[in-house]
Amino acid sequence: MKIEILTLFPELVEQVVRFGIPRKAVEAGILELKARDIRDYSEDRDRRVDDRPYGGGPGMVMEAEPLTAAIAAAKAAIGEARVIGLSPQGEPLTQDWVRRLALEPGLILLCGRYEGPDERAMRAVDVELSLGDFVLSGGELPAMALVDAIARWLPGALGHEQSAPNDSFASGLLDHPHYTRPEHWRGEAVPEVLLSGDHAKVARWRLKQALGATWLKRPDLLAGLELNKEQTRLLREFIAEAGLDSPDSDVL
Ligand code: 9D3
Repeated sequence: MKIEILTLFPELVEQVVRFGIPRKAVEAGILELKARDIRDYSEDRDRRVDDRPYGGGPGMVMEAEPLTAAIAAAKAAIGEARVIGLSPQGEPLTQDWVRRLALEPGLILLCGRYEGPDERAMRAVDVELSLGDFVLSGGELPAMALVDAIARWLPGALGHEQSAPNDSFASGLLDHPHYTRPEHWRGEAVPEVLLSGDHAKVARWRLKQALGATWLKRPDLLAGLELNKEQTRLLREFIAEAGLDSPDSDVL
């Protein structure tokens, strides 16, 4: 997969492939990342790419021409590719989006700064994605987050044959708790079942904990799932054992 990130901070976004799985993906030759400086497409002597908003008000607007020229250069470099604008106005980024985008041969990620692009440059953007309803200073961190999330889905990027489909969100549930040595720590023991060596029993316990955690912390996720008989039984057990009632018990 070839990814072009169009940004005013190329040195910032390049950092995403310096560590961890994105780095591995680049080393394995399955991910190629290029950070393209939008300023290189400025028509201005001093490389200016922003100007004052028509209609007045605070802040500056990114000019349409350098953005459009940078997108054209990216397409010339990697071929026809979807253009994704990282924007607070975007559709929420989900694991579904990540999985689908990871199948594309190339992507162009456009990072906004200031108040954002001139609306006329948005004609060149195929889809806008947001990380959520909070305010950042620009699209660079979201673009880096997206590259990281995509890298996990590229075949062969996850070192040990752990796989992205095993990630907790792939099941639609939160993760189960994890334990490592020592067996006893500050008066708290590791749950017996994890020491039992009974793999089926461990798997059932983990599913139950995942269902319980999702019920407690993200009832909205649970509401979107169709639990089978076994899952429903495990969740009922979890709730009974916890001696709790749901913030949203109508899911059962
Ligand atoms: C403070 C400026 N706001 C006007 C009231 C609008 C605004 C413009 C540009 C808010 C944020 C930004 C920069 N943010 C992004 O480019 C961005 C973002 C975000 O802020 N939150 C979550 N996801 C994303 S993706 C891109």
